[in-house]
Amino acid sequence: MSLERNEKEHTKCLSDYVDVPVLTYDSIRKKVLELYVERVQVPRTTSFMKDEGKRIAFRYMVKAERVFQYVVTNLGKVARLPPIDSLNPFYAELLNIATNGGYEILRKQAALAVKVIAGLWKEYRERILNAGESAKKYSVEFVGRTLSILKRKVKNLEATKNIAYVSRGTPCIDFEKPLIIVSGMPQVGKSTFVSRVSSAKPKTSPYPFTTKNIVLGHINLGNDAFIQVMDTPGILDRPINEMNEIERKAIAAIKYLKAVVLYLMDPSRDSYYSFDSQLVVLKTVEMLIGGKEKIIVVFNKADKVNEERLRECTQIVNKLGYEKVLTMSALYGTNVWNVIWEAIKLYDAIYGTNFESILKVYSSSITSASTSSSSSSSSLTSS
Ligand SMILES: Nc1nc2c(ncn2[C@@H]2O[C@H](COP(=O)(O)OP(=O)(O)OP(=O)(O)O)[C@@H](O)[C@H]2O)c(=O)[nH]1
Ligand SMILES: [Mg+2]
Repeated sequence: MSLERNEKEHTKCLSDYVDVPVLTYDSIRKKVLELYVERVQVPRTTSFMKDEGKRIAFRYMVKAERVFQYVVTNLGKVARLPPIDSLNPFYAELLNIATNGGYEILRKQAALAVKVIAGLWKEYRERILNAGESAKKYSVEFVGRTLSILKRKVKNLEATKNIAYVSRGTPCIDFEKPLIIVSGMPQVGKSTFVSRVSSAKPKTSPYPFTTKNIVLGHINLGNDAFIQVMDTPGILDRPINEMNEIERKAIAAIKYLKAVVLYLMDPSRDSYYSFDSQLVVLKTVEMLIGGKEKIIVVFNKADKVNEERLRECTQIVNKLGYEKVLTMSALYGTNVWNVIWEAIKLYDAIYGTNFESILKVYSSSITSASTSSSSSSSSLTSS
């Protein structure tokens, strides 16, 4: 395993790497104008006292220099954003989604603009200082040209807002701890499940796309051990290239994270989306992961489905190659810990880890949790 890959695997927070100010051309222009009109104190040395031309030149050099420093400092932060392919691919994809694929271009345009403005300043600094009483002309010219470079060369500065938002809003993932991704169509009960078993309490409601972002919860097993459970937005039964920004965040998690995926389905007859649509999305998830091995199909809402319907739906899913289908009611807490248990067993089998042994230590509380009803999540402490 290369060093670079190792580093990627230890990445925890996107905000450790991506720290950018929120900038727009207008906000920079406004600040530049403010800086430019601020008073400049000219030193009271003899040469300045005697020479009016020098005093004027110095004043306008300082005004322009302030503008230069401000623009280059802020634009420099954009230019120094890490290259997209140096980031964990999941984080990279979230940034791509947020910037409509414009992250790399923005970074490069900012770097180029910094270079051009720095060159321009070198030239203008001398020119202003040597211009005596005409210094103002060159000083103003420098500011004008700087703003013009900014406008022409950095097309999508507004994207810094989305980059900052994603950077601050993306949960920190511990790439060395087990991760269970909860996926499925909208309204199958993903958030209800995640809030039932983990520390995260995402909003739940009877409307699709209640969850719009990735949410990470923890199941704390004590002694620094924990399981990560990720709530994801719902995915619709349509081609990936037609998916909206919200769905694409779920796709990014499923596609790029080292995890097992719980595919939640609602087998009830009045499910928000038909069972057939949910099967189509299951295929999409399979395709993203490149197989069935990491997927566990879970029928949720068992409380409102009769035995016959459960059997019928189980057979359909069995025929697709999923021998085992789990059943639970996230709303009432029935079987939820069994689902976590099975997910960890699968995680161990795939990644050669032994987190099940840690879980075993807590097995008594998990067992009692799975048999109790609404208070089931309290048996495990949540971080
Ligand atoms: N009867 C029953 N209802 C459930 C169960 N789990 C969730 N629900 C209900 O189903 C609705 C949707 O639940 P959510 O947890 O918000 O579903 P989601 O999959 O996160 O939905 P999106 O965020 O839109 O993708 C809510 O009204 C829940 O109360 C369950 O086990 N049984
Ligand atoms: Mg949700």
